[in-house]
Amino acid sequence: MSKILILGGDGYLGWPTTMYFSALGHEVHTLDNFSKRKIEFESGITPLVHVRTLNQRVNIWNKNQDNKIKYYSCDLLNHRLIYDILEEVKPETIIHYAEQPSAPYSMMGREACFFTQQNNVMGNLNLLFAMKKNCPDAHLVKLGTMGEYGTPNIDIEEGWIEIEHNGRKDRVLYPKKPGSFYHLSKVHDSHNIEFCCRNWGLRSTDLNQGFVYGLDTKETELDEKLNTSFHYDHIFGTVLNRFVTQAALNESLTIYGKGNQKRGALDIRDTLQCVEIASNNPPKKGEFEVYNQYTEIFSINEIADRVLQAASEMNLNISKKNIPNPRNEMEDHYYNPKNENLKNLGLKEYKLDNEFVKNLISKVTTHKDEVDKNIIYPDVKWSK
Ligand code: USQ
Repeated sequence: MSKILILGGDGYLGWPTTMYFSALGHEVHTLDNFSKRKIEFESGITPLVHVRTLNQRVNIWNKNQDNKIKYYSCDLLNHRLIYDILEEVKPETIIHYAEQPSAPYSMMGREACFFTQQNNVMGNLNLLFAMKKNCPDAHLVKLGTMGEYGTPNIDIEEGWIEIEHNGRKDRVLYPKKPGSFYHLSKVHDSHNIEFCCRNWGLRSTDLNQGFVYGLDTKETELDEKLNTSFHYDHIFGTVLNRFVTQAALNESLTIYGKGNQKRGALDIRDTLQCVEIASNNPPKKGEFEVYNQYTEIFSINEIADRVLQAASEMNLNISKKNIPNPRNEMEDHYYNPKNENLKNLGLKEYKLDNEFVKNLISKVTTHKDEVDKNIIYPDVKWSK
């Protein structure tokens, strides 16, 4: 069993990951700066179901465990604190989710853009310096995003590409064309991490993840007090979770633009599996590995059709509604990203099936009186 430090343990994915690794028997330490909660508070956003504080959830989890989770309140921008934590814990693996995760938030204006890039890029740099000093052999498992690549008119490789130019060949980082200041922040992170692997001999796996859907994992289902944050709002809600909530409310599904834009997606339970696989397969010192972390590709119309199908079987009479796209993104494009690395290492993926969608609609329906309809319609425009 190993020592694992999870950064961003209060988040949608960070909290289920924290419990998952604890259940596997690892020594788990987790930290967060609670900046997402602050943005939620300032923007009047609440998740669907009340989410207890991180210390409350850790205490509830620890009550029934011999293997206790340890948590810290820590901002990665506080370099002294992260240096100290790495010196004290000496983790073998660091799983890094501690970033502002919303593309729309990052496009709200100068301050939100600066916050996103400072929090994400500088926080990640502090971590890299702290690793160099206090745990240079640790494996950094970093959550990146498929949105780093954008939608190029060529196949998307897993992080690296062989190119031939004027008769000479080289292997270089895959060229990126991200679609928001948030996605850009992850591009900067990838470059900084690769540089530190090459220069200082650190090791890292960058997981370029698609959008995640779902509400429950094996551990959150143990006790509703252990649930994670399910967002349906236009800032933090990912598209399938939003559509399911709209269906539960009997509202039409908000398709941005034509809805032909394609994205990679995965079940929240597969996020945990992928992160575990990555943790179990550290690269050699000095190496920067990249895995594309999604299980299926859908156009937005296809996702909406899945939700419509499930909803009609539940006698919900809803429809799709194309609304002007608030984002600047291609709506008709080639999309062929590779995702062989995690499959070759044993990923057994969940597929998005009708039963799953019906189940999710039912769960959301039990909380539908708590939904705030004012935070669903998008009001952040890329062009503003
Ligand atoms: N979309 C709609 N209607 C909606 C919401 C979204 O048509 O009501 C469309 C968007 O235009 C976009 C697609 O759905 O084309 C995905 O949007 P999203 O909000 O689900 O995902 P995104 O903003 O890209 O960000 C989310 C997470 C982010 C993660 C990323 C992975 O918030 O943290 O990095 O998914 S990826 O999508 O691969 O970039």
